[in-house]
Amino acid sequence: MALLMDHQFRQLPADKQVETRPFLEACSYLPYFIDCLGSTMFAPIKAEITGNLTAVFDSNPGKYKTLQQILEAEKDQHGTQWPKVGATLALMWLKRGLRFIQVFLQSLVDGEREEANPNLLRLNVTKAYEGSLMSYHGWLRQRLFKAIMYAAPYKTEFLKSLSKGREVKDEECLEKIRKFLVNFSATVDAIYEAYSKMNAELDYTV
Ligand code: 03F
Repeated sequence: MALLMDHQFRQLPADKQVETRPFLEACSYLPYFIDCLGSTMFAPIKAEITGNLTAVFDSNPGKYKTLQQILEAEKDQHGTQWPKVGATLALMWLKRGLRFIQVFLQSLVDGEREEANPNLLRLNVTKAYEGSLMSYHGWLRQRLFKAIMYAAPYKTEFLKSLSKGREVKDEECLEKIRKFLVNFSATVDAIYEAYSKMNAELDYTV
């Protein structure tokens, strides 16, 4: 579990600008946590997150200090093609994946669960999906999601693997997740705010 806290997202400054480099650095550890879900079923999701990141990196030659600056620069640069272009588009999707993780972890630490099956993650995963990606997915991906969901590990297994197999009490692990969520959620919210402020959100489905 040391790992989750070692790769914290940064605390946001008062103006809520998200610095590009530390943001991408923190994101680059997320695929590792996806490995904690245990199944190769999750490999495409990992690729999706990493691919997104690479796209952001590649279209960002290092001169854009914050994510908000990338949006503004690309808006000027691309005219009517924007926002369905470049890093703006990659980040639009990445933030949905991040929101998935945010809602999932929040639901977990809030103790939301199926009373009849308290050790299943399905309820938390479904809530996360509905709150982030579902409305942007056509039936094919929605069905893919369902298939993936059934490969989700049990809650105790998931928490244990976040702790790298050490015997850590669930409550201790949840406390770490709570701490992780402070800066993580603030960051994800700030990115959503930027998209909404700049009118950069699109609602097409894939
Ligand atoms: C669009 C789209 N991207 C892509 O087409 C879809 C790919 C496959 C989607 C799979 C559906 C299922 C996802 C649900 C996850 C279930 C997890 C279950 C857990 C138990 C975009 O792609 C490109 O990204 C963009 O660059 C391109 O230009 O139109 C654009 C063009 O298309 C997506 O739908 C994004 C999918 C991201 C999913 C990430 C979810 C995170 C998963 C797991 C997190 C688990 C929590 C781990 C704990 C973390 C501890 C810190």
